[in-house]
Amino acid sequence: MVKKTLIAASTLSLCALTLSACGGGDSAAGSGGNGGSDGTITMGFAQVGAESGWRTANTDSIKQSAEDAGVELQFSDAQQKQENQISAIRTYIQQKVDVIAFSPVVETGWDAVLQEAKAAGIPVILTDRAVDVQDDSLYVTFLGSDFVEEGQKAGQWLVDNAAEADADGDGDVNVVELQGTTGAAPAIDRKEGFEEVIADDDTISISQSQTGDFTRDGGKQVMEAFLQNEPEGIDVVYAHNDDMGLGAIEAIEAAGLTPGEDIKIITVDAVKDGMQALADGKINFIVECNPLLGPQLMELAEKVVAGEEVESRVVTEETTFTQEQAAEALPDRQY
Ligand code: GYE
Repeated sequence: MVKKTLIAASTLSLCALTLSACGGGDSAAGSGGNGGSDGTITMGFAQVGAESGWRTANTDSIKQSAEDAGVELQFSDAQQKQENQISAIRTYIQQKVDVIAFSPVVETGWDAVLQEAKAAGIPVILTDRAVDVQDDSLYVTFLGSDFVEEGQKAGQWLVDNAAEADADGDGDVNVVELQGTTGAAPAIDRKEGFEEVIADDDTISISQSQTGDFTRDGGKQVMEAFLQNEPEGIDVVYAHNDDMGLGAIEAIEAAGLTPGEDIKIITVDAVKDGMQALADGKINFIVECNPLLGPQLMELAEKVVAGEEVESRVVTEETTFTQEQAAEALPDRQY
């Protein structure tokens, strides 16, 4: 236990060190709300980690937009651990930043730390992922995608292409699911939306479903196990993000099968590597999830710190991509 705490503490101080490098400019931390004396806003941002291409693009967008908006950013990477995010948020409270933003690694377990932020008078903006708390006044707004809708879009493509997806032609579409991080909003919601839509088609069913923690390695390892359990029968992989889908491709190829043909693959995100695999025919359909949340986040932060009203939910606009559409979109893709 003691050891664990020490590790967490040292991770955090490391983050804090990296942080100051991201800030730039004179520190406005400690101004106690409403921006620094020169009007500079200090934001503490507690990021999930660097688990995927999506996350890297999201981090870049937040750092770049903070710089563009003249917001002083304190940034920390929690390495996908809730305890690290909670410590980071507590540090931001101590520093009396003007606004805290974070992308919660899981949905539950935030009540206490968010109450501390509220008691300190620091507004909180949820970015990308939602929390499950009793009291909605613990955060001002939630900026991010509708993950249930993303799951529904993935399911709809499968329903529309069920006959083609039944590669072995046995009349049953056998799906395996690579879930995101257990307890994370996008994992819960993408599963729910997908299941809801495929329930309309009796030929489609999910035979195996496990978390790959949103990483390429996780996706590969879980897919290897899925293939061992069912060497012949898998028709479709539904991966909650591109990275796990790309890991699954490696496992499928290593098993001597052709991804995109012998086994159809549906993923979410539409980051460059995923779009390339889609254009190359190894993935069959991608539901877009936009990571470029930085500009909207800075706009919301400025309004919130100025005491202006903001919408309690800001949903990101997104599309979907087939193989042909991916080939067309790739040259102009920003992430
Ligand atoms: O889809 C995945 C990342 O929360 C929307 O997290 C985000 C998800 C994204 O690891 O690639």
